[in-house]
Amino acid sequence: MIQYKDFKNTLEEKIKECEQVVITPHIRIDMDAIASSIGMAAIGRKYGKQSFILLDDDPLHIEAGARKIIEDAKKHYEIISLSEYLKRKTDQDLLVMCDVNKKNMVSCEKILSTFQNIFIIDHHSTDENTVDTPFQFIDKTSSSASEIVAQLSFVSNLKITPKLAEFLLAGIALDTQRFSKVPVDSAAFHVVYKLTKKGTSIEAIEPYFVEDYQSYRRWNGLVDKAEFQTFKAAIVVGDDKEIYTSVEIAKAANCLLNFDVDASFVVGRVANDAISISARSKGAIDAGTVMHDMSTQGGGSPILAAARITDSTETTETVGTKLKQKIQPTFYIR
Ligand SMILES: [Mn+2]
Repeated sequence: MIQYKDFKNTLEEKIKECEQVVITPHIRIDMDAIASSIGMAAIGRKYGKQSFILLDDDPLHIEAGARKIIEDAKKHYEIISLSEYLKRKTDQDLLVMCDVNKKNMVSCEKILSTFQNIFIIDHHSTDENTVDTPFQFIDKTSSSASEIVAQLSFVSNLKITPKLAEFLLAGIALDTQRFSKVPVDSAAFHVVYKLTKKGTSIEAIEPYFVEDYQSYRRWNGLVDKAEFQTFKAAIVVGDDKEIYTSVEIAKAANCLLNFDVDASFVVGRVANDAISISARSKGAIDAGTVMHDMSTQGGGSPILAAARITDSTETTETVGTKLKQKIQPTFYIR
């Protein structure tokens, strides 16, 4: 459990000492990460500090709801790339990680050591990649980072605008599968109630989920096409005439990794002249190397990688065949 009064006091002190407040959500941003980051930016500003959010995700890879929040938030909050930030960086900036505690999950991993103080506001478990800092405000019993930031806003007497309340509510809704995963006696319900008193409502956040439902059906369609015969890899080859978003392809790959496989690969057309592959691995095979071998525009980490193929002679079927040929030897040598 986080002691919010102490948390607020520590944060307040460090914000007052710092030059600027830099907020980083996790990569592959979602509604909880962006909403909690926006709330944190509002808190930074309350203390008169320049506060901005680092965002380096490929717009195509941002889920619909988070994209809506970002578009809306841009009018009132500064959302900048890492390279833009580096031009404005000072030695006294305070870094706040929202909805994330691991160094390999933020876009500013390479410059983490340059910050004197780093705050973590998160509800995920920690591991050896967790950033080493005394300011870890991590509560796994919280529904979401948005819930934690909302609590912090209440004790900080932040003036919560209806829009900010709406974003935070959407963040909580995402991580609780629209409130279905919240224990009835949970503090989260109390936070939800208090947010609705700030000029938003459960109905107001509906639009953040609508598009996702249609997309859900599309990526589930991809999951249905999975073939599992290739050793322990699940492979999907989408219909060449169907155009998917990169997010849908990634979601299908994520979903398939939940099954008893070592890796999942989803091939789908993302534009008339581009095919995309999304690869996920539990570590036994190096997804990054496979993706690198598939395309000059391919690569990533051993567990999470992607490739883009822009050769117009290729179809999803030809790419799928090449991918299977590439993967089979990888599994033989194990
Ligand atoms: Mn979250």
